[in-house]
Amino acid sequence: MLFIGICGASGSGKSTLADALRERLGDERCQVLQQDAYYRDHSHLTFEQRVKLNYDEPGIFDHDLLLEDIQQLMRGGGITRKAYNFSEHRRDDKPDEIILPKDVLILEGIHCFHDKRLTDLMFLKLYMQVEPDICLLRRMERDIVERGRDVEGVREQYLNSVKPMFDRYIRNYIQDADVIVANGGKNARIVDILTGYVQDELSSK
Ligand code: UZR
Ligand code: MG
Repeated sequence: MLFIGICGASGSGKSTLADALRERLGDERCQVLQQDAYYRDHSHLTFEQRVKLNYDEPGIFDHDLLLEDIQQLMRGGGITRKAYNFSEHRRDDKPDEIILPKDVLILEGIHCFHDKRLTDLMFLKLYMQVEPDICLLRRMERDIVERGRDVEGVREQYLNSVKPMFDRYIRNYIQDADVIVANGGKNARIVDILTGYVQDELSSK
């Protein structure tokens, strides 16, 4: 199995690129996992307490559980799909669905290069290089339309956690990348190039 990581700022187009690659490689060959699904569960806290947590800090993710799941898929085993509810800031209680390994596994997330145990397993590491103002615009739109936020909420989160954690951690992940992706997830040329590269690798096995 080829394991690919896509890292970059919130709003930089990680999910968009992952979906574009899956579409090109085909659903039957390619699986996308989101690191977002591996936020630690804080359902024991009240909503007011959960809103105040720093979701951009690496320790808020369950890196051990994510590593276990990736290792399990690489061994050929199945895992249960984890899901996250951003409006409620907690794990979603969806009925268990089993994910089986495919030829290509893409993991995307703001800290998916944080854990060296995980990056050591990656065949290819991509970093999304997008100007912060563009990321903020995308995030503003998405969080209001899809994640139940308002302008004030987006502003608070951006200044309190998104920006400081980007400056402290996320921007440095570029140094771990094999490929730096310009122009975000809708960069059709990079999708072409990567699809060809991955297909060559698969057919040479
Ligand atoms: P992407 N996030 C929340 O706002 N609430 C949660 O309960 C969990 C995550 C946000 C998180 C981060 N930060 O910037 C973003 N904040 O989701 C990561 N504040 O998701 O890479 O899809 O933007
Ligand atoms: Mg995303």
